[in-house]
Amino acid sequence: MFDRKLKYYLDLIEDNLCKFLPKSNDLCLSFVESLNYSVLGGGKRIRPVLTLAVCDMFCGNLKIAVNFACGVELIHAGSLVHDDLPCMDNSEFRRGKLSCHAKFGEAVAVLNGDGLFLSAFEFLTNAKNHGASNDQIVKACEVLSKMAGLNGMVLGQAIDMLAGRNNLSFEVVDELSSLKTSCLFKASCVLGAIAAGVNVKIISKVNMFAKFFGLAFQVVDDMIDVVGKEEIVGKPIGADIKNDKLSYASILNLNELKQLAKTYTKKALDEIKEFENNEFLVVLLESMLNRVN
Ligand code: GRG
Repeated sequence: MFDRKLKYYLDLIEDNLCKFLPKSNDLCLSFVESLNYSVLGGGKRIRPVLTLAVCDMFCGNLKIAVNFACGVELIHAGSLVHDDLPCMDNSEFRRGKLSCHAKFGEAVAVLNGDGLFLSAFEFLTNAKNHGASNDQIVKACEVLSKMAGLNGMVLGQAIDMLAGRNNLSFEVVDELSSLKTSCLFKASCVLGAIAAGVNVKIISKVNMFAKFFGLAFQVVDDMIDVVGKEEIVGKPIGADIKNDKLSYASILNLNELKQLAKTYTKKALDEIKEFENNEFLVVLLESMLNRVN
């Protein structure tokens, strides 16, 4: 049941992303190629799956939700392209292949990310052709721009780049992870709830579920950077430590990391336990504890 639903969501996302991306332009072929490379290049799609699953849990309209879901995925894909740039994490590999700038050059990678960030909002407004009200679209744009922007993911990345090891403490890593990772998880889940038209009390529960889901996800991510296998992760292991990054793994040992991931997972589950039809989200959340990439 879980696998069938997951495949259904993944196919829906892939199909919509594929249709949206430009197919060719003789004047800037490598730019168009780079977009298809970085968006269709094998991500787990956890964020857009969350958007669909939350909407589905509340029996909402998946045609609206898939446009919101793909908007979130474009922001995510663009953030990875920019994160890998020489001026940021300077990573040559991503998802088991060359990162975008390593394959297409820096100018293309910068434009790729710029384009994905802006076109994400085109995807959101596209939902008007599938039954979304103006109010739903405005709310979705408001949430996504807040969560991705200057007080959200971008702020998290700025802290990640600039804060330095002398600021290392659990509180700072937790704040950084809330911004850099949980914010986009919040946007993913809340946009699913907006697509389903639920009330603010429910949206606030969904928001907290996403916050803790994102934190658990980041704890496991930091753990994978220490104990993961390069051929499975698709990029060099130990990059956070090598680059002196603020990470949960620079404060906690392996057992403590596992315990923290479980604690955040339990907190996330508590936020959705009262909702009927929550089975898919529960299994998805629990499966993230054991992920290896
Ligand atoms: C949003 C305008 C705008 C700018 C972005 C570069 C940047 C600013 C942010 C980067 C933040 C960042 C790299 C956060 C890490 C989040 C994270 C855990 C990424 C890995 O996500 P997965 O495992 O990736 O879901 P896949 O490859 O599966 O898609």
